[in-house]
Amino acid sequence: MSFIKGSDLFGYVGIEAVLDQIRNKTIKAGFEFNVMVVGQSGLGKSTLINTLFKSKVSRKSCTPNYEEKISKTVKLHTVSHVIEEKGVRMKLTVIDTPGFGDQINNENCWEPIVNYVNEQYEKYLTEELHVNRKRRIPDSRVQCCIYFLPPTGHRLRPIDVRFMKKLGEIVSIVPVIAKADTLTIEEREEFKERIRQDLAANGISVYPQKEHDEDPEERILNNRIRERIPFAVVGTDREHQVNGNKVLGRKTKWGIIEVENVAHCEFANLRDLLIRSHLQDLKDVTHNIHYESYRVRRLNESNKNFRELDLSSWLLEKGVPDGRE
Ligand SMILES: Nc1nc2c(ncn2[C@@H]2O[C@H](COP(=O)(O)OP(=O)(O)OP(=O)(O)O)[C@@H](O)[C@H]2O)c(=O)[nH]1
Ligand SMILES: [Mg+2]
Repeated sequence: MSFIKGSDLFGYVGIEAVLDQIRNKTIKAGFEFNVMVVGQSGLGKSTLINTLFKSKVSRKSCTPNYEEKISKTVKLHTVSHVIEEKGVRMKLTVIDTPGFGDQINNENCWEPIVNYVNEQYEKYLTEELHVNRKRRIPDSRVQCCIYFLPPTGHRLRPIDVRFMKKLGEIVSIVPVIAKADTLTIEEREEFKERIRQDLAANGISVYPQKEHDEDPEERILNNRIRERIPFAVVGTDREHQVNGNKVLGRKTKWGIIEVENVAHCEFANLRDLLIRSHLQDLKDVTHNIHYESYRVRRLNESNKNFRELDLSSWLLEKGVPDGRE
């Protein structure tokens, strides 16, 4: 195959116009982005969802009404906002899950969450397998799972190790240190380092995975993120006056922690990773890696069942008992 550069062409062909075509299509169609929050009860998952919607993500585009008191989440539920910026529409859905850790036996506490993730893959697969497929399949697959770690300052707890191991196999996990305002900056850094060691020692795969880096440029960018993970975040649904400006913040004994100020906590880093720098990659990894493994597993299972069914009916037809009930 020969490679013809622009300078060798006889005239302007206009290949680059495809970029505008892609852009226009995305603008017309809009896109979905689905994020889930998971972790022990009381770590501020529901609060962080509110913070996300009240922060720069949707402040200009809509006026969310989240003044009600946050109560304990008892069942899995979703909150969506259509956010429009410069003509591009994004339907951001955040899936809030009940916290675990209240039961005496937390053995199967991940089941409802793992089931939810798999059910969304199944819905997508069913749509894909229809003879008359929809032009655009509604996408409710979980494209990112924010996993909340308690601000203990020690190491990962066995329950977090087990939970993240299970989840990491089916969805992209972004771990965060919850309620980071309860730790000093030094404590946060030491805790982060220990968590990174524990994640590696336990073979827990968190996003962005090295093996999915597509080129050296992406590797450099992702290495920088891997060095800083897990982000130490603070959530709030309150605004405070700071130097005459209203800011999202939390009152502590040291003063106001400004949630969107990167010198105070890493909420903005998390938001930027999710929305500004890695949104499309999270969607791609979900489709190409996680959904793909689900699809292969499910189709292999159905083929196996189908072959067994086929063999049984053939034996039955021949009047041969197959020895199976
Ligand atoms: N100090 C501090 N407190 C927080 C933070 N985020 C939330 N809280 C408080 O922690 C309590 C629990 O917050 P929720 O958002 O309900 O926690 P949750 O993880 O959704 O809890 P479950 O629904 O039981 O799983 C509330 O009193 C919040 O005000 C934070 O970043 N720092
Ligand atoms: Mg909650």
